[in-house]
Formats: sequence, structure tokens, C-alpha cells
Amino acid sequence: QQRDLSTNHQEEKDVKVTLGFAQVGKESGFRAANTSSIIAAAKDEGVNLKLKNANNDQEKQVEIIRGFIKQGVDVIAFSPKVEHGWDEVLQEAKNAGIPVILSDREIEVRDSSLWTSFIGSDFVEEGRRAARWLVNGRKTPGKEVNIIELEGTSNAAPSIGRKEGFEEVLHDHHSYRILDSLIGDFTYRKGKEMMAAALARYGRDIDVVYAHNDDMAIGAIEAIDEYGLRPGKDIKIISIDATKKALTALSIGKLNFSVECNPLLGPQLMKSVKDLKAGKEIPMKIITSEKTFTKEEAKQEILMRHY
Ligand code: GYE
Repeated sequence: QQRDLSTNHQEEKDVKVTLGFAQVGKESGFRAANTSSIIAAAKDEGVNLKLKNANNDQEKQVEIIRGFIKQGVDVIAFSPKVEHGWDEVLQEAKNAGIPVILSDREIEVRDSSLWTSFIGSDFVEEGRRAARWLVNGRKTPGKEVNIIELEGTSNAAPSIGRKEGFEEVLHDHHSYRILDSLIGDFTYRKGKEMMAAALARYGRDIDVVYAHNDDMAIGAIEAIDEYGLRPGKDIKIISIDATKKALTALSIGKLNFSVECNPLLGPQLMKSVKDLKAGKEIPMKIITSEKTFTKEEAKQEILMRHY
């Protein structure tokens, strides 16, 4: 009997858990680092990963999830493009008995039992951090400060949260005014395009750019350069993610403040997937701890940043 037990144990060990991951797109440096982290962690942890990319198309993402349900994967994880529109497909996953993990973006569904766990950041707090730096650093009290906000993908959790937290802090500081909020879709190309449009319209009235991610901020820096103003000096720039590109811009004074959003979620995701497979309960929210960076701090951090 002793021998039988150990044989069973060995067999159990050899059965790999299969994770279907529906990645949202390829919009940013954060996303590239996130995808690499998931692939590497799956390999390290012996998780059988099926990874598909929706190219920023919600319908496609739903289709990918449906495919995973059909294949009968053990766990489904995805980074939802937007907050709404997931009830139906997640009900299908639930009916099939497949647990769902939300990776880096949250959703709004009628029944919260349709997902098991969220792994990612506190977006509202990120927005607050961006605004706190701005209001704490002011030199000329009373002078109006005009802000251009470059928003991420419409209706995506990070866009909603980062806007909310930023506005919440500015609410008590009346000299700050958001001149315009433009949708840059988290991409370098759109960030640059929107910033060029803002400059054409508001020109030297712009004091600050608040970009919901680094890629848009890098685009904005280029647009400001091309317009003939000095990014980081004539126009202050705040951005979220803290990728190596942004920290580099910060270290040379073209960006002014960086709020970290950690994309390296692979190890935590694989741990949760294995725990689910083993029948363990996992926390409903796993929030990553993150920092902020000024110029001097960026110089140190760059040495350790791989993405
Ligand atoms: O900040 C941005 C990306 O969902 C937290 O999506 C993520 C955001 C990230 O493309 O760069």
C-alpha cells in the first residue's frame, strides 16, 4: 500500500497545470515586459502556458477566452481591455468549472463570483501619487497651472483609476486646471499625435503633461521637442509605469516624475494558478507594491531595471 501511494504521488507531480492567458495587446513597454514575465515564470514553474494576443480588440479577446474554455484549460487569466462586457463569456467559463484570474486590469461584472482573483496595481493610488507630486512641488503659489492629460485606452481600468485619483487630489487645489484630456490609447504613436494636437491648440499655455503611461509620455516629449519647447523645463511631464525608457528620460531631465506600475506579474500569477489547481483558496486581490521616482532616484533605479 505504501508503494501504491508513492506511485500516485509521482503521477500527480507529472500532471502539468494548463493556463490559458489572453493578453490584451502590444501597446506598451509595460505590456512587453508583462508578456515576457508570464512566459518566463510559466517555464520556471512548469506551467503549461497557452498564450494568445488580442491586439487590443475586445471581441478577439472574448474569442480567445472561448477557445480556452473549449480546450478545457485548468485556469484562464487575462488582462481585460476594458472594464465592461465580460459577463457572458465569464459565465461560460464558470459553467465549465474553469476559474478566471484578472491580470493587471480589473472589470465590472454583475456577479463578482465570475472571477477568482485580481493581480495588479492600485490605479487610483497611482493617479493620486502623480497629482501629489505636482501640488507639493509648486513654486509660485496662486499661479494657474494648465494641464494636458494623455489618457490610456477608453474605459480601461487603469485609465479610469488614474484619472480618478489625479482629479481627487487636484480637487482641493483650485489653481490647477485640466485644459484638455486626450485619448492616447497607451501608445507612443497616439501620445505623440495627441500632444502635437494639444500644442497646436494651446501652445505655450500648457504647463504640465500628465500621461497615463510612459509610451505616451515619450511620444509627448518628442512632440514638445519638435514644437520647439523644452520637455521637462518649459512643460513638466509626469508619467506612470517607470519603464527603463522613462527612467532614462527622467535621469536627463526630459521627464519630471515617474510613478511605478509593476508589469512583472508572472511569478505571482503562476503561484496562484498552482494554488487553484491544488484546491487552495487564493486572495481576491493581490496588489503589487510600487514606488515613485524623482531624477536622482531614477539614476539609481536604471541600473537595476531590465525593461
Ligand atoms: O500601465 C500601460 C499598459 O494595464 C496596468 O496598460 C496596465 C497598463 C499599463 O499598456 O502601459
